[in-house]
Amino acid sequence: MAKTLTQKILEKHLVLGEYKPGNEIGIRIDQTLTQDATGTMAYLQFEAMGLDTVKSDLSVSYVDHNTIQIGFENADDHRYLLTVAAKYGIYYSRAGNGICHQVHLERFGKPGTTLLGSDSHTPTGGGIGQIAIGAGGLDVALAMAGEPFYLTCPRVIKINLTGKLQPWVSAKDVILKILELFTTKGNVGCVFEYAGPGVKTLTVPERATIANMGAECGVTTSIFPSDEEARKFLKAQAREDDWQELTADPDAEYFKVVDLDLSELVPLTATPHSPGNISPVKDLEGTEVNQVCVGSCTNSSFRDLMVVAETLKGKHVHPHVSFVMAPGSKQVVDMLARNGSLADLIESGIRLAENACGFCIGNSQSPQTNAVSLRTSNRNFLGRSGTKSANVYLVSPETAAAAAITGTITDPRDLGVPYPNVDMPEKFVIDDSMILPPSDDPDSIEIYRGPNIGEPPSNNPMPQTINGVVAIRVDDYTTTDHIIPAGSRMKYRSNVPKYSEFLFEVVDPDFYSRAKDIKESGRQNIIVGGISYGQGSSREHAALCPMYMGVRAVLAKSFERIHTANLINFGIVPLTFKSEADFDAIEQGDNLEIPNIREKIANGETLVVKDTTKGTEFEVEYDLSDRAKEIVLAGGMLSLIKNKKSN
Ligand code: MIC
Ligand code: SF4
Repeated sequence: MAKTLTQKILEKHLVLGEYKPGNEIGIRIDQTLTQDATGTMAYLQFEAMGLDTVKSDLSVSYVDHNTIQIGFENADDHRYLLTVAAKYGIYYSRAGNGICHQVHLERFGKPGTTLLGSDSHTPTGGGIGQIAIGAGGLDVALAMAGEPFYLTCPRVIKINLTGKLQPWVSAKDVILKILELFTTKGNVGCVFEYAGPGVKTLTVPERATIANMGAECGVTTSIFPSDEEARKFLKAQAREDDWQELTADPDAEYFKVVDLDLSELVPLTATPHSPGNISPVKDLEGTEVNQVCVGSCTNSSFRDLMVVAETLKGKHVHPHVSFVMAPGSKQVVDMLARNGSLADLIESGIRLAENACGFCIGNSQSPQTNAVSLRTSNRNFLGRSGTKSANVYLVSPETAAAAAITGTITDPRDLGVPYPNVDMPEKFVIDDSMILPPSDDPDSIEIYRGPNIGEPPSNNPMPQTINGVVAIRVDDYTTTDHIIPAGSRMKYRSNVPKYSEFLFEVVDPDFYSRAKDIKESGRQNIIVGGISYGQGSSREHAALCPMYMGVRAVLAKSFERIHTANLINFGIVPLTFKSEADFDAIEQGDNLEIPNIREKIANGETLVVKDTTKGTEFEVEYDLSDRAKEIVLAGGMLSLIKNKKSN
């Protein structure tokens, strides 16, 4: 039978279940990646599993998120990560070497393999024909321990590309168009598989940009074929041996086919405060711009920064614009430095930031009050930039460069200058000296633990009956950035009690004290949410910190994939409303009882929620595999592992 590319790779890695869309399957993971903000907890969990070394073919620990180092916490965490990597057979990419997804694509991504990363933008690897999936840190820790990764066997959507991008239109506009077509909700359990004659017109970094931001649609991953272009890229990275040709069978059947003519696309932007609010740049022309930021794992490749450098060459950044550039990797800066473009950029007046996430995660370069900030990154959720009143627009490097020159939102096609066609280098500068291999003598390595490192908290088994209080009721599209902010708070990632103080800070700063009172009164906390609850980042702290605060259940209209898995992993049950009216009727502060929840989940029976404040009751749904039920009833994965060990 003819197969999609996704099916070919997944079937090769299948260890449990049958390849049938909708089924739960377990796959072998070849490569893992972590970044520091999710990595500390992931490695604490890995350590708790008691293994001598990782079982994956390759595991890399990147330091790219918390590189600000105000206070001792970040630096201590880096040292912890360094020693863990050395001891357990993990490569360690030092702070300064670049953003995990960019570096992984350059130096490690391999067509036909599986990659699991504790970051939602891990699908960037799909640009090189890898099945690359984002997950919570605990799932990545399990993959490092050689356990399968469980997922819903995906429905594969073919995106059939034809034509060729016009000058000043680039890969970012392609994915923004796809976001317009698919939106940020309703794509859970799908994979975007790119095919068609348009594919060969896109370079690997452009494909990576498109695959990267599929995360914003909520798909499990996105994948491009591994073709001649992929071979050229790997050859230029001196890794031609990692190449193999991979495509779908010509008559493969898809869940859906969507045609996209690249030549018809125009410059697009995602307007505040969602990557799904798409508008043509032209419609916003003339809006004054205060800040322009180029970088992030979406648009920080050599190609992207060269387009900006060439567009700005000989010009100056507009006097009212602060223009920040954060290159994706040391390799990218090295290339720009050697070909002279870095000097041009500096002459133009850019503010050169570290090769790291930086502005994208809001730990630096927060814009001014009410600012208009144009960014090449992938998320513009309220408050993510660090300035709640700021309006962040997501754009291509081309549109960013145009605004940096004119000081207003400008369709780059209106700049009236020739489009800088950037050729891919035949050879990238290769220097892996910032990637430290694991130790030859692991026994000699002592793990460093600074005062910020705590024990990963675990949960108690699910009680017979939940007697809880609605500690918060949030709207549709509540993201993990709303649940637990990153930015300047992120340095407490390895200190769960402290980090929990910032839960729901952007939406309701009183949440913590309210939830604390409820917990101390011996009742459980319950969260009520709307559509697509838990969009965005993979941070398991959006489940771990609520668990620490005594949250036992989240009732929502719908959930996103990674967050659902995280809730289950930490013993919080995700329940779905059957009707909009039930959601509307619930208020913050309502007492909710879910009688016999243990038994009912174990037996697959209908769950009834009693609102004892209102004197009403309603049914809720749950979609838990037998494995997920076992985890949730045990009080989470760590409790389950402990139980299994002690039996
Ligand atoms: C993000 O872009 O939101 C992050 C920070 O990279 C997260 C991971 C995290 O919260 O540490 C992600 O995308 O998964
Ligand atoms: Fe880093 Fe931003 Fe990419 Fe997240 S989205 S990995 S914060 S660059």
